[in-house]
Amino acid sequence: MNDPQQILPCLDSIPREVRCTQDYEDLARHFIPAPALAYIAGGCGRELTLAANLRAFDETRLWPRLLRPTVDGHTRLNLLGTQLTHPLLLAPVAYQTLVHPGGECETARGAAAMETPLVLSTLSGHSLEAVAAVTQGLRWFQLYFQARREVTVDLVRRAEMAGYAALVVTLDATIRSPGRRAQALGFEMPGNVLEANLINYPAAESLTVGRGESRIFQGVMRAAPTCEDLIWLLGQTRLPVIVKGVMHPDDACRLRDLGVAAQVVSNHGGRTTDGAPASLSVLPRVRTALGADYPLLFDGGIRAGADVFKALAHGANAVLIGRLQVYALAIAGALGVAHLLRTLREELEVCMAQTGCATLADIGPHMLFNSRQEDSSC
Ligand code: LAC
Repeated sequence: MNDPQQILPCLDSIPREVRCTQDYEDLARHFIPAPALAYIAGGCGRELTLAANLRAFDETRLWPRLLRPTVDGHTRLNLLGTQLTHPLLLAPVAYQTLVHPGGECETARGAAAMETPLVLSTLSGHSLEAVAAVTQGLRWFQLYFQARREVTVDLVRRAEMAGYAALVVTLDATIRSPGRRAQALGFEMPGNVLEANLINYPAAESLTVGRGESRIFQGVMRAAPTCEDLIWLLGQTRLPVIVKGVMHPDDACRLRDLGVAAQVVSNHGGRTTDGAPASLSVLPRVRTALGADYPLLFDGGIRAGADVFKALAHGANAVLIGRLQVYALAIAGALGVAHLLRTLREELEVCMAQTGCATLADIGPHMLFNSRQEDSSC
């Protein structure tokens, strides 16, 4: 694996270079052509938020403890009434056939092998029905509001029919600025990478703005979901509705009060608002605003089991894995995804053991070292 120009085919075993989850990111350049990798890895703008997400984890320190028994330890939790074996979910990453022809079907197999809920993107390369057909595993459907309500509700009905157990509504991505890294390398989405869930609907009207109107306010934002749209959606389905893209405690409280069942603190992996804080940095404030019992998920910058631990210590009940999932898929298909999840879980278990946490409930802010905090007296 020395020549970065030569793209290797997907493996049917785990390469010996993969010793920890971060290695999937480091190896991805051998398996994904540079322009596509720039699209996946990149953030928007100057990538300040992309960098902040990673830095926030690097600057957070675990606080090891001694003599705390963990032989009965486990990573189980109950999330929205469902028993999970670990607090890891696969984030709704779009266009996975860009890196593997099996795309989301392959990812779903890997997720099922590790009892991991899969959140399937509206923009998946395989249809939600095709993905449902390959796995009995727990699946949620990520919903982007469509320009026409009849299309949105049809997607909801299809997800219900196909056994998706929750809807994850992403609200932070109306404006998607192209990443400069990908643009610089001339990335364009290949024609064979389909939006399989949407191909049978009539195309949305193309954007037109009048003279003197703003391309943003009167253009792109005309299609932005409104509070009324969300209230309408909540009245259309019995599935729990989860909102993804929450960064402000006031929004979190408003969404909870509207009847949203759970939320994902996320800045879309630094892909939508450059200059936003790290999602890890806002997580404690959102947790405080929502109270201890409200189901709260997190994504943004997780590259290791220690990062999962840190997100849980900051108040998340579970985390979503985005880019690492795509790298593992490209490197070793379903096997890679399953291996990634197993390794992440084990890395999390190591952190739990070293900090004396036998269960997820034991993980809290007191497991992190804050140099400004007073030492407790003995
Ligand atoms: C992105 C959208 C497709 O992050 O979710 O590129």
